Amino acid sequence: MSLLRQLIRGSTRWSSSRRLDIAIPARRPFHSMFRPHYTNVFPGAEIGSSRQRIEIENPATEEIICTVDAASPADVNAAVTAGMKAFQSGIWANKDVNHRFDVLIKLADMLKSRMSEFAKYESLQTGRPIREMNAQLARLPEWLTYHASLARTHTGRIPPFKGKMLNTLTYSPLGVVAQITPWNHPLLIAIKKIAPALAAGNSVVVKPSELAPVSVLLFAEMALEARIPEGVLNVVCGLGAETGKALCEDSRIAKIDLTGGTETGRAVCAAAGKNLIPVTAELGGKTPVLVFPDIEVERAVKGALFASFIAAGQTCVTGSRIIIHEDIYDQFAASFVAKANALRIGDPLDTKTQVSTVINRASIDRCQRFVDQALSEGGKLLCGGSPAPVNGKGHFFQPTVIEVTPEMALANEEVFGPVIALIRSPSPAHMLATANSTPFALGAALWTSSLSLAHSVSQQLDAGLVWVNTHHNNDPSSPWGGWKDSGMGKENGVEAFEGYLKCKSTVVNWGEAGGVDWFEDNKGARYG
Ligand code: TXE
Repeated sequence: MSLLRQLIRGSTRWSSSRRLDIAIPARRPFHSMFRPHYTNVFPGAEIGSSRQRIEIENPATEEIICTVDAASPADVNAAVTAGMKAFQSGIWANKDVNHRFDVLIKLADMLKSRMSEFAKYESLQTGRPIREMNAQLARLPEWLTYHASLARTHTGRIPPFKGKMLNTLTYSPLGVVAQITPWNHPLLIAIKKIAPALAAGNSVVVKPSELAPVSVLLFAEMALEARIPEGVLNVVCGLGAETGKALCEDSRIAKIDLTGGTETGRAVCAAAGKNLIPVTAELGGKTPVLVFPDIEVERAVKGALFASFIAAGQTCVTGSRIIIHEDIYDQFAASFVAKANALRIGDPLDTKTQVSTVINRASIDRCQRFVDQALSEGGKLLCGGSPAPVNGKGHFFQPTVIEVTPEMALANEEVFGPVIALIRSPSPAHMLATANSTPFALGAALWTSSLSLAHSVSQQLDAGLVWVNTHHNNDPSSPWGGWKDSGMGKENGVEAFEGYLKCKSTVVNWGEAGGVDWFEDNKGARYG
């Protein structure tokens, strides 16, 4: 390993991407499917000032697959300027909604036609099984068609207003919006944000994760082919604390939409506070799965397994603490552990692989720290607990199940990996109290055959998203987002679309032909 790479690898940051302060890659990138290097996407990017590059690693092989630009503050400035120029020109913002509809539908069709290619990019840069990426990406065009349809059908309102007044509410795009996206579902989360923003007429600058930006760059290139005008959809890659920070602090940005960790959420909200702009933030979670004793146990086991180990536990709504009523605990735990042990770990591109890697070495270390801490606090290891490299390579970690009690760290803190807590609970009231006992309030799931229990528990759960007898289901029309330390605002649905619009209230006086003279004695008091 070269000295330069050793120095860069020495970084202990959790989100430890390697940035090279040189103009050419340290060594030849490996993967034939990838270009050696990807530039940012905004007008003028190819000749931008960026002389820094980030290496993108394949988590399954630990090979460098390509490099991408690391945008400097000057690049960010140029991308926002491009967004402003496009927005002010009206080339997209003021276009007839029929036109925006047509272009977004075309983009959806183009994405459909390149689906398996995009799925492979996602799998190679994240290490997620191709089986998952094929299933996930197959639905992405729906986000574009849904929001295109909203653009076409969204109407203003005329609320009641006292007197001979006509009050119209009209909506217009915000301007240039910043979108900061993560690595766990690179394209899904980017499109979840890009689709409503573009449909509403905004210009967008996306800062994808430094760990997995390639699919987002390719999507933005494809958007240009679909005739999204230059400057309307821009992508700047780079580290969060540099590129992301510069973007969020730009005073021309009209809104920030972030998916990331809770600490990133606090930093982004502080920047937004300075510029008094709105934020949608989808942050961390510690999703409880409540298993009540009236459910058919095997059904709940299969559901909880899916909740826990999809994406190797790296989703904001991973069912990471399973709270089981003591009447069925032993039966549930035995079956859950047997099934977790039997999950096939391996090459993400093998369609038979069920669980693959976590994102990087730092994530492996984090999983191990949580395991060690849980055991030192008295937790009982039921399966897994160690890294599991394949042929000596790759950031694989065994599907891990640990029995804990509610006060232990593993029952409360987000791991973002395949390390799952089982909690034995004596009563429904205790199950609910345990579920509501963390600072997070994003997702929750419950398994019961009682309709009334399902409704009553759902109402009392501290969570922005509740699933009953299912998990992870997502739809472009269904609002998605949490409360408390899990963030604010919603992705998806009319809520997301309207979150990219500003509302104007216009009040028209259609009576009083001669006008009102407030200062005329005994008459003015008629105002109000
Ligand atoms: O996220 P980061 P990381 C959670 C999860 C995980 C933890 C850390 O708990 O363990 O976050 O993951 C950009 N200004 N989730 O380190 O750092 C960053 O470059 C502006 C939950 O990968 O929050 C990237 O593009 N931007 C989650 C994005 O924020 C900044 C998904 C997310 O990175 C920035 C991912 C700054 N100061 C992680 N700092 C979910 N809700 O699904 C970072 N970024």
